[in-house]
Amino acid sequence: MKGRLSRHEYTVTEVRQIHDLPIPELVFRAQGVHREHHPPTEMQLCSLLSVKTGGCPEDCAYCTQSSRYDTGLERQRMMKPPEVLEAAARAKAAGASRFCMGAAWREVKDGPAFDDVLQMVRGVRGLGMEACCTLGMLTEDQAKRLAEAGLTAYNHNLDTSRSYYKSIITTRTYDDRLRTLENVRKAGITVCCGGIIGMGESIDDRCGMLATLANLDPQPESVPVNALATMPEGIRTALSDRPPVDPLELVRMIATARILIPKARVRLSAGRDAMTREAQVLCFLAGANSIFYGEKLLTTGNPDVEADQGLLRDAGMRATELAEAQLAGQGGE
Ligand code: SAM
Ligand code: DTB
Ligand code: SF4
Repeated sequence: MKGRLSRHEYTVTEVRQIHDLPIPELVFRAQGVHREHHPPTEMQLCSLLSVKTGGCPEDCAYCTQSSRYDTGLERQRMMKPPEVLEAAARAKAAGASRFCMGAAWREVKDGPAFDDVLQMVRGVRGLGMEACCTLGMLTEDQAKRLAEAGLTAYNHNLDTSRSYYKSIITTRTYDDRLRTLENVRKAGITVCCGGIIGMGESIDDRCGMLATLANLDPQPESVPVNALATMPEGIRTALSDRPPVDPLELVRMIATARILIPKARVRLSAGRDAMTREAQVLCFLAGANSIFYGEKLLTTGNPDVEADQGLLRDAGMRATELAEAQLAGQGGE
C-alpha cells in the first residue's frame, strides 16, 4: 500500500544476499513466506492466446514476433472477438481461471482493433474468468478504458535490469515501461510484471530487476519469471544461440521473488516445456503458484494439458477454482 510507514527499499546487494543463499536455506525461507500468504497446494492456471501475432516494429532481441529480425515466424491477422472467446471458453472448460491475451504491438492505438480488445475483455469476464492483457505501451486513458471493460490485470514486463535492458531493446526505454506500469496502476488494474533470464545478463542484473520490482509501490500482484524460450519448432530469435537456462537458476529467481514480494502470485512462465516434473515441483516449493496452462504460450510450446493435470495430481496440488478467481478479480473492476 502507498504510504506504508516503514517501507524498505531493496538494494542489489541485499537482493543478492538472498539470491545466493544455499538452495536449502533459500527454499526454506521462501516456503515460510509462501505459507504465510498463500495456500501452499493451490496453483493458478492461466491460459495465453496471441490475438495478434508477428510483424511487431520493436527490436526485443528475445522475441519471435519482432519484424527487425528474420525469425521465420509467420505473421497472422488479428483475431476477432468471437474466435477469442471460443478459445477462452475452451480454456475455462479445461480448468483455467485466468485468460491472458497478447498482441505484437509496440503500443495500443485507439481505433477498431482496441475496441475489439475491449470486447474480448468484457467477454472473458462474462465467462467468470480473470482477464489479463499484454498489448505494449498504454496511455492513462487507454488503461482507464480497459479497467472499465473489467480487465483484471495488465502484463508489462521490465524484462531485465535497467542497465542490461539497452543491450536487449533499443526501440523503447526502461522509463517508458515504468510509465505504462504507472498508468495501469492509476486505472486500478492489477500489475503483472516480471522478466526473463538466460539472455546473457549477469546475476547482478537479475537481482537488480528483482530489486526494482520489489521497490515498486505498491508491489506487483503478479510476477512472471520466464526462462528464455527454447524453440524446437524452428522459429528463431536474435538470442537463439544462448545456452539453455539451468532450472536451479529459475528456482533461485522464484524463491527470491517470493521472499521480496510476498503477496504476489509468482508465475513459473516460459521454459517449463524444457523442464522435468521434479524441477517444476522444486519451483512450486520455492513459491511459484501460477503457471501458463495450454499447449502454446504466444508463439512457442508449453507442456500439454494432460501432462499438467497429471503433474498437479501427482504433486497433490489443486487448481484455483473459478469462484476464487472471480473474488480475486474484483479488485480490478
Ligand atoms: N508486445 C507486447 C510487449 O512486448 O509488451 C506484449 C507481448 S510480449 C511477447 C510479452 C512478454 O513476453 C515480453 O515482455 C517478454 O518478457 C516475454 N517474452 C517474449 N518472448 C519471450 C521468449 N522468447 N522467452 C521468454 N519470454 C519471452
Ligand atoms: C510473460 O511474462 N510470459 C508470457 C506472458 N508474459 C505474455 C509470454 C511468454 C512468451 C514466450 C515466447 C512465445 O511464446 O513467443
Ligand atoms: Fe513486439 Fe512485444 Fe515482441 Fe517486443 S516483446 S518484439 S514489443 S511483441
